[in-house]
Formats: sequence, structure tokens, C-alpha cells
Amino acid sequence: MTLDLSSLGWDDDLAVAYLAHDRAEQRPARVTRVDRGVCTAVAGDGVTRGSLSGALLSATAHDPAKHPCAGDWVVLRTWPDDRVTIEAILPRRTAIVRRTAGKGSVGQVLAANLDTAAVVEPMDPSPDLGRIERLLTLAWESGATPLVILSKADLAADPAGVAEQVAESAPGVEVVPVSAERGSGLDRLRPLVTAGRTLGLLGPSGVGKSTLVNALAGIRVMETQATRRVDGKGRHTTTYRTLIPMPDGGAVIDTPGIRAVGLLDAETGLDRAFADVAELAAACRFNDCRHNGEPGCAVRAALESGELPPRRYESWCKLQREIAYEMRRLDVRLAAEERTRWKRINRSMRARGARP
Ligand SMILES: Nc1nc2c(ncn2[C@@H]2O[C@H](COP(=O)(O)OP(=O)(O)OP(=O)(O)O)[C@@H](O)[C@H]2O)c(=O)[nH]1
Ligand SMILES: [Mg+2]
Ligand SMILES: [Zn+2]
Repeated sequence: MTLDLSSLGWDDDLAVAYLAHDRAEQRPARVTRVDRGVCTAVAGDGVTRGSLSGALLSATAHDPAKHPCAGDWVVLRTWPDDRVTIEAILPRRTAIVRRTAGKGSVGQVLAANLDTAAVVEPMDPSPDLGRIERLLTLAWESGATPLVILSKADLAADPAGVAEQVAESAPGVEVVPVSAERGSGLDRLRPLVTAGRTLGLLGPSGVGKSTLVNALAGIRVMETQATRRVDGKGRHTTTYRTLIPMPDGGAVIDTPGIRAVGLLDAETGLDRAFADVAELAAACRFNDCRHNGEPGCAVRAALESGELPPRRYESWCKLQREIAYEMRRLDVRLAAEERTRWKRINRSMRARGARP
């Protein structure tokens, strides 16, 4: 079997990045899934499984963000005994990075090399605007083009009205109502999964991400939740982040439902997701305005006139606080690492100085 990797996004830039690894026993591949350190990847000659090489494992041991994930382009090496290892990850163009649950400001990559990062929220139950804003911050920060997909449009009385309301919380982002049940709205998504392009789906469990993948593929590639829960809180059906090559080219990355997504240094993403608020804040008289009653505060004025909904302002404040907190924790960690480094240097200098 030979596969055309360009259909999955392989191009001249990646080929240039691969040159440094171009050896007879190596070949490029795109990771479709990672399961306890074992990567499944699509190479030119088919699907292969491989573990991280010792060198890559030790180089990335302290930083989960450097582990391969669905969507990564990697270098595979086949050993004389037919074992396959992942030797390197080619530079990511875009990456969805969230904060891991553990302590410390450590990032984890949910999906790599997306062209479009779609935030999926259902029309029924009503879309959660705060969750959309949080995920859009992550999507903007990833470097991919963000998109909002409002699923289960068939269950809403006025899908266009809901979409319009959501659009107010998503400046500069296209909002697409979709019903996988009826097949409506899919035509607006198809151009995003043509040959070479990758669409990623992010959103809570049970919103219909995998159902959407199947609808786009035209075949049942992903398992979906069998019965719709009345409480809307389905158990997780998809358990692995998975890249699914589409029959006509392109790929979709399906992710398990995410309940809570922590942000890291997503300042740029926040500014893009809240471009309207950022613009207001830039118009305040004092550039260190805290929007707390200072004279000439454009944010307060917009809140009072009703131009800026209080809910959106609160949401912005909350995400901003979270990012600032993570940045401080990151600073503390970096400072501690720097101190340890200097201690080590001093110690070795003293040891050397002691010698005759
Ligand atoms: N009415 C309606 N139901 C839908 C639609 N899309 C999905 N569903 C139903 O929603 C339920 C959840 O769908 P899934 O595709 O499994 O949801 P998911 O987002 O992949 O969930 P996780 O894998 O747990 O993250 C299933 O019972 C689907 O049949 C739709 O467009 N309309
Ligand atoms: Mg799923
Ligand atoms: Zn202000």
C-alpha cells in the first residue's frame, strides 16, 4: 500500500525540515494516536506503530508538551530487527496547548498541526458562552484559524438566532450551525478538510464531535455515544485524541470531551478571542487602567451603555486573572531553575578552583 502523504498535509516546508533526518532507515509519518507512549502513525507505506527512541524519551522527559501527539509529523526509524522507533518530532506549525492538571505551569499538547481549530458546542442544551470563550482563547493561541461549530441544530427552535447570539462572543470567528442528524451545515465544513488540510474538533463530551467526523467521512470511523443522555452529561465515548484521514483527502482530529481546560501563557489568544474588549481597554485614558472607576475608562463606559455585556466582561477578567497567575507560577519555576543552574555552575567552578 502506498499513501500520498501530501493528502495529510506533507509539503515542501516539512520536506526541508526532514532533510536533517533523511537516512535510508528513516521515513516521515504523521501520528494518528498515542497510547501510553506507543504512537500509531501513517507513513508512505501504511500504518505503523512505534515507541519513542531512548534519546527522544530522555530529551522530553521533563516536558510533556514535547511528547508526540495526534497530528504531529515525526521521523520513524526501522531497526534491523524490524522494531520501529520515533526519533524526532518535526517542528509544529500550530498546537493546541492546555495546562496539565498537576502542579506547576506545565503544558500538554492536545492536537498538533491543525489548520482549523473548531470549538464545538451544542445548540441543545444551550451553548455555554464562557466555555466557548475559553476554548477560543486556546484555539487563537494555537496559531490555527478558529471556528465555532454549533452542533445539534435540529434540536433548536431558532438555530440562526442562537448562532447570532454566539457570534457576539466570538469576534472575527465564523460560527457554523450544523446538524449531523440532518446533514445540514456540513457543506460549510467540507472546504476545511480538503487534501492537505486538517480540522481539529474541541469541546465537551456528548456534543457530537465523533458523529460529525463520521458525517464528514461518509462512513462510520468513530464510535459515538449510543443513546443521548437527557442530562446532557454523557460519559466519554472517545477516549483517545485521534487523527482520522478523510477518504477524499485531508484529516480531522477528534478529541475526547474536555471538561475543564486550563490556560497557560495564552495572552495573545485572549487578546484575539476578546478583540472587542481589548480594543476598548486600549482606549482607556490611562494605559494601566484597571477599569475600576478610573476617569476616562472606555471599558466602564461600554458596560454602562450596554455595548459590553457584563457577562463577557467578567469572563475576560476571569481568564485574564488565570493567565496572569500561570505566568507568575511560570516565572517562579524559571527563576528556581535558573538558581539551580547557577548553583551547579558555582559548585563546579569552586571544585575546579580548589584543584592546583
Ligand atoms: N439530535 C442530534 N443528535 C446528535 C447530533 N450529533 C450528535 N448527536 C448525538 O449526540 C450524542 C453524542 O455524540 P458523540 O458524537 O458521541 O459525541 P462526542 O462529542 O464525540 O462525545 P465524546 O466522545 O464523549 O467527547 C450521540 O447520541 C449522537 O447521536 C445532531 O446533529 N443532532
Ligand atoms: Mg467522541
Ligand atoms: Zn479602563
